[in-house]
Amino acid sequence: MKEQLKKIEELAKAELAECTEIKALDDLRIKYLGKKGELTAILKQMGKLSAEERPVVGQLANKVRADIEEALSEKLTSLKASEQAARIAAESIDITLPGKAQTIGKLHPLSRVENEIRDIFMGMGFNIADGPEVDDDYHVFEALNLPPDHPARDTQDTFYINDKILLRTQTSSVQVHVMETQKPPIRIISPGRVYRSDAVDATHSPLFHQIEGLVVDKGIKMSDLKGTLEMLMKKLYGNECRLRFRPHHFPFTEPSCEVDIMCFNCGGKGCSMCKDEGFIELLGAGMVHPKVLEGCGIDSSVYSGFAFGLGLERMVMGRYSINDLRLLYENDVRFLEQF
Ligand code: 2NL
Repeated sequence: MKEQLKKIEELAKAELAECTEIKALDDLRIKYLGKKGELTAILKQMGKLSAEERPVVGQLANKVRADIEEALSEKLTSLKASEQAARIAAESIDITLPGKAQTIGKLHPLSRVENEIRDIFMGMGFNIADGPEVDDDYHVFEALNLPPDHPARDTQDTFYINDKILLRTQTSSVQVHVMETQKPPIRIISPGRVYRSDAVDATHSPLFHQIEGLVVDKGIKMSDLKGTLEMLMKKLYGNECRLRFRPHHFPFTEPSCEVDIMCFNCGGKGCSMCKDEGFIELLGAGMVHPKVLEGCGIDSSVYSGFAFGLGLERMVMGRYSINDLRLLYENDVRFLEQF
């Protein structure tokens, strides 16, 4: 029996030496030390031994069990260590490799300038008004005192859905909705997409962006319009910028004007950028026509107002010296990245 015990210890140690996986260690433990294991099988035969032999063999059996247990735990430690070493080797990263650059998107120049203009007006107490891009003929034209034979109403120039429904050609339609539903004082700007049936070239596009503004209150004067626009342009282009107000005509304002800015390039002397004008046209404006106020249910003997409309594309092109409108819509990242 002693020989058998020694043999078991030898076999167990030999098998352990061959073992390379932690999972297999458990099987070995069961095979040698488990309830149905080889050592237990021998211990079950102890009854057959004489009283003198029993303690000797018992002691040996205990020693064999302890030895095998110790060998198992040593093996477990060493397998764990080599497994961890292998994992560290596999998972290690080369911190000297160059990183992957994260390309972060940014706002389109049209959105940037629009946001800037929104902020400036919000700072002056204006609200932002939103409205439909598809509207009826009344809100886009009629309410704005645009006569039926006005060129803007020509089917050649405007996208009609049917006789009465069309894509808005300016965001004044939004302001008409506001005047119809809100009482003065009104101080709003209405930024948004507008549509014209134009062929695409360096300065035209069937879709462009406009920001209109409207103030209606008691005692609103042309000087309020001038002060508001001067403030806008100084915030946008710097304190040194100079505006020029020229008389003009719009059916929806009376009196009307066009507003130019002194050329940034030549300071008014005349150059290629301003086509020798010394000034660059920025926007149209005026005092809201009494017929427009009355049509919206506002008493023009009590209230007066000013309004203006500016093209966002034109502002962006002036701001960043972009000479072709199409560049703003092509979304070529190599172009957009510059701003
Ligand atoms: C331009 C410049 C302009 C307005 C828009 C307006 C809006 C209402 C009433 C009166 Cl609700 N006017 N907007 C005023 C003057 C100019 O746009 O060049 N338009 C053709």
